[in-house]
Amino acid sequence: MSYETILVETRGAVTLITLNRPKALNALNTQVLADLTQAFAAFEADPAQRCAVLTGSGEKAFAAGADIKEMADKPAADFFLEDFFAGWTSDLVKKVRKPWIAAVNGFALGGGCELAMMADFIIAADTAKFGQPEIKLGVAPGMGGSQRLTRAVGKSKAMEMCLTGRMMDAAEAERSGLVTRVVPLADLLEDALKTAETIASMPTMAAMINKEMINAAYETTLDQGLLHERRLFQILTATEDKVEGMNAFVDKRAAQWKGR
Ligand code: CO8
Repeated sequence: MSYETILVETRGAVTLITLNRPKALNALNTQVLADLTQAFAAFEADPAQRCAVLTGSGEKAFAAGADIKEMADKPAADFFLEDFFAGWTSDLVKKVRKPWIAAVNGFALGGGCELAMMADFIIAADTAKFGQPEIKLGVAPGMGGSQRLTRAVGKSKAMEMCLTGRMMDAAEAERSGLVTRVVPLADLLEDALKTAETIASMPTMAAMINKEMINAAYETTLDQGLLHERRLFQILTATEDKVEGMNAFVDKRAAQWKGR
């Protein structure tokens, strides 16, 4: 399968997806959404693929935002009638049950920051810069920035970033809990792929359920979340991999996962 705006390759059980509009700093247009939606659907459907990494081509940007040139002359009614940006959250996030990582290699601004925050976690290059500068264009975040950034870094920082449009560097992003760690740019891809390989080597259903449990923490009360966690844990005890994992521990041998 070939795509217009992204590159997709598989490395063992890991799918690497690269945003590939370097001349536009990987700005996210309608074609990128269509390509990403298709690539993530293919990843999700392939039982041999167990973790994905999303990164940007070039050294400068992960993605410098939604494509301003595509939006500049678009009438307001079209934004509303097309429910512009809805596909980014409904298709990209909700339909992908397998884990995926954003490897942020430079600017992650506006929609680029929002796309990175849709990932299960972010690994940042030391050159990464995060921001929600939409206010400088007379608008506001439209792909989850006001919600996910606030949950990730708290109200004070999210509010300041959205109201001033200032960028956060990688060190501040790590301090604030936006990213799991910062690595030198030259090591970013290797680090992200290695992490993805580790995740891909885990029992598939347990990985999917760990992801589902943690995501539920955003949506539910503590009591409901704890009940949901317990029920999902109990479901995992019915898997062949649970029997294998526990027996392998007792027998002091490596587990042979079946993925079910
Ligand atoms: N969209 C389209 N093209 C872009 C974008 C973008 N977001 N960002 C950069 N580009 C293009 C530039 O136009 C330029 O193209 P060209 O060479 O043809 O002029 C090329 O990429 C290189 O960019 P620069 O020359 O500007 O590179 P610099 O190194 O000077 O600056 C910056 C890098 C600081 C990243 C700068 O490009 C910049 O500020 N970009 C825009 C960042 C931004 O504002 N992002 C938010 C966009 S809006 C959004 O994501 C959500 C909107 C929600 C709206 C809701 C409506 C319903």
